[in-house]
Amino acid sequence: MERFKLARNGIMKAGAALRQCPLNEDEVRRKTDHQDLVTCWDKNIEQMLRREILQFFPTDRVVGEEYPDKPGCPSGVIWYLDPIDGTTNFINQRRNYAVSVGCWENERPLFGLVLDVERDELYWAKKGGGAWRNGDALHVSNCGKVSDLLLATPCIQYTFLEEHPQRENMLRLARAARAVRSLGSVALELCQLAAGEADMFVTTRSAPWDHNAARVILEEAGGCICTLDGEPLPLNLNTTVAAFNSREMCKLFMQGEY
Ligand code: 2AM
Ligand code: CA
Repeated sequence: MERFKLARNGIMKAGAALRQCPLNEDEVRRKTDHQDLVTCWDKNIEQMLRREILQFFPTDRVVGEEYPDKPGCPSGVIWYLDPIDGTTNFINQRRNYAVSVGCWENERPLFGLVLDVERDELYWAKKGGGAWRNGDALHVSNCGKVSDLLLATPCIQYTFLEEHPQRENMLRLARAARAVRSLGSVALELCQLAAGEADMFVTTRSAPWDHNAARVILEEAGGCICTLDGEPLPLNLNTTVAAFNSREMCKLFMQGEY
């Protein structure tokens, strides 16, 4: 089976399982602290996706949030899996969470899929083929003025309350912008940017499985993405992320003059 088709079948199967799974309190665990939670479903869904991928493509490398990577596989194809992006939303709201599946070959994107599980909306893009939400083509907004800008950020504590080199810049930007929104899912917020429903995205913490599927969708929708310092986004490291509807907005942010 073709990789994209396998990914689409797998992500839809994962979504169907998550929509009807029970979630009891004793299935929620702390990973590091009370703000970093995981459920049995994060693990089950990642295992299911891994099994399906490796059954058809046993030499592909799979990087997921819940299970360690086995580095050094010979193939140049790497999958990035987040079985539940927005785990806190999954636990507390039972909405606003996603399954994220990205596939890259030799550091070049092949495709990305992000399923907004409860809305049953599939964001997807193949390299060079445009960005889509179900059957509708997506494009970033044309917002060019900071005072009209809607800024998305997935974790308000990290972005505005913790010390980091861009904190002052972020605070000035938040005051100058029209509004700040926080959904609590890196993948879904990058897809909002791709769909023109937000104009800029920032986070001080993101992992490869959080953003490597959605970044393909965003770039195919006409957006751009880098670190908060304006460096190219690394593929395999935890990183800060800044994403924009245009190069001009990126330049404005890096200059920090609002
Ligand atoms: P998760 O739900 O898969 O953990 C808001 O919390 C967003 O930031 C979610 O997309 C969440 O992913 C991600 N996130 C939370 N803590 C993180 C961390 N320490 N490093 C990277 N991403 C994180
Ligand atoms: Ca996750």
